Amino acid sequence: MSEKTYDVPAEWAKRAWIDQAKYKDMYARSISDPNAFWAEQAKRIDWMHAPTKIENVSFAPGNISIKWFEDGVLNVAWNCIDRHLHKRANQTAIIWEGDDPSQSRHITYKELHDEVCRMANILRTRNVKKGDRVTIYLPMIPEAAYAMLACARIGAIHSVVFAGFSPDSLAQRINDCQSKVIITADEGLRGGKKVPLKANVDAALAKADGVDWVVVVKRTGGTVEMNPSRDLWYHDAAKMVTTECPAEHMHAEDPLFILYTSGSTGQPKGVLHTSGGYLVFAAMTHQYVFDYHDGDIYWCTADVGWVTGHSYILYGPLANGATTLMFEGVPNYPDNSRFWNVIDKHKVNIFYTAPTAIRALMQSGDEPVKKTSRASLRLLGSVGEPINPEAWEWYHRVVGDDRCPIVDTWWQTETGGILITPLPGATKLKPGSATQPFFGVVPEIVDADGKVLDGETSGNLCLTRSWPGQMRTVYGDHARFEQTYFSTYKGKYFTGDGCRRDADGYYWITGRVDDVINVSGHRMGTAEVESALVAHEKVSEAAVVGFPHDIKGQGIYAYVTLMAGVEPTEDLRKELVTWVRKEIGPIASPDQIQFAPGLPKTRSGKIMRRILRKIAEDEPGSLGDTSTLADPAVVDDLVKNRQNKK
Ligand code: 6R9
Repeated sequence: MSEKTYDVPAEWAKRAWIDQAKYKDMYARSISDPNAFWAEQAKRIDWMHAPTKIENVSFAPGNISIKWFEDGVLNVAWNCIDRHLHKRANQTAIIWEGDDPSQSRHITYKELHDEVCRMANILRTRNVKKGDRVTIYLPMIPEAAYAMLACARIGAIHSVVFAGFSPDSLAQRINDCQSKVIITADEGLRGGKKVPLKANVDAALAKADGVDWVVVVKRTGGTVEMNPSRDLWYHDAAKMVTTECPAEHMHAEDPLFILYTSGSTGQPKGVLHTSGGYLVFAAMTHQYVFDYHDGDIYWCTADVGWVTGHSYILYGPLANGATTLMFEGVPNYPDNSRFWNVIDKHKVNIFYTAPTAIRALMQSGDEPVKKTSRASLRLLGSVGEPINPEAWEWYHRVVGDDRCPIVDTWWQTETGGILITPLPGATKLKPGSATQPFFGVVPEIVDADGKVLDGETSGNLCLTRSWPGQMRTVYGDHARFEQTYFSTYKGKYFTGDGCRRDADGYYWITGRVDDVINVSGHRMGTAEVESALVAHEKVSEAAVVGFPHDIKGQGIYAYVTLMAGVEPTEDLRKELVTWVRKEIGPIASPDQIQFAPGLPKTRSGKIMRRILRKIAEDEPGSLGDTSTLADPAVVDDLVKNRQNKK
């Protein structure tokens, strides 16, 4: 752990929304009188009926219920667009930067209004109503923003599925929330390569029922099949509708979106977020964590298929009337200077990315960064996984020219917004630490038995209080919501993360303590990869664990037992990697596959993952007690045949 600290630069303490004294004062008030604190914060958005009831939350076993601002009435899209029009009609809302560096566009708030209304009217004319689910499977093009905001405008619940997911994964998500409509594109474009989105939707719909309409945006102009009774071109439909569409009156607790995320067991969960609390929290964290001021150009490099794209490309920034940059491409196309060239081209002031991107770019040295100016940059951010101090220092020194503070923001799909983070005008930085809790957030570190640990310590990270951006339920399965997050430690929310608190009260997230692995900042349930592997006809059993990976943070290590009589060959290894990519998507590709005649199991048949993790980490010396195994000899074979030895 790095012991270096970085003080708040004097000019930051002066100009930032929050300095140290203000952080202390506001944090204390957020804890001592949450109702007054959040009633005040609710005023940052416009309500059709202002809330009078603020927090109504129970974390009690058997009665998990989370409500914020419950008698308030609002429309999220109206807050992100219409309320800005009198002042910002001609201000750029979205800067779109294409995969091809010669393509970019500026979309003003007025244009955003018109396009969102068009999309909303297309949905309305297809009979989409308040509460209906719409699946969005789009690349990073402006229409993704229009589609999400159009749903919000008419009260439909969007479920964005990352465009890298396979037809099977898409079908599963369409089925789970019973979407009536899919919005997609002919093809996506990333790093010069085409992604067959419409063809994927066609394949998914062979396995999903109940979809009446597929709206297809033309992105590349590639050939696609159109089913005339189901599919319509967006550009044709858009000609038939007007640019006016009234915003639905929504209750604060009406659902805004579902976003599927991986957990330690079973299929991905539909994380449900609602309208009022989510928007207040996304807007507030965007303003304070990134110290957003009018006129700033802000860029978050995430994809709208992940929660970071929802809260910090779209909802938070637009609620604040910001200019937000949306990037279709990848960090290394056409070359490794792409991020920095985009920053110079659009004079980006605030840049928010993931440690995996930083580590990958760091590998090609300082030159691709240093040959760009980056003079516009003021603040850097990190999200998605722990950032190792070496990558932090490089980001600070080389990208930020020792001038820009870094906000290392810890949060989750479930939390809706940032919970543990520095505030750039208030918090001394320590490379690798997410530092301090945001307003209203009370972290607690507990041991395996749930005993609360005080002072300098490490253990499992829980949160004892609710905050307005918290997820409300698992879509269609409230029992699973309670089971997953509130049953390990009664009366508190369990994050699934391990955490250390140092002598200064700083928090250091150490990574997942459950069977979730974090590959390039993407959450992957080991159970999902295992079930994809065992679906292959030659596989009898599979166990998947994470292992340290220089760029991805964690890689996927799969132990595979083959059916009797099947030869373990190199070709089969490749076939299994391709199989998993096809079943789930490229982000789930195993980095290592080890053929294992047997897996270490207890006498009751439970796979001992602890042992498999140690072998994958190449630490056979610390396997611990193997005497409870049904057949301890399998371990020797596994150690001997480990892939990718140090
Ligand atoms: C926003 C997002 C959540 C998991 C989370 C944790 C890891 C995210 C982090 C971090 C250390 C940070 N994580 N930010 N770990 N430091 N700054 O990433 O949501 O995709 O749901 O992942 O990511 O393990 O539990 P999500």
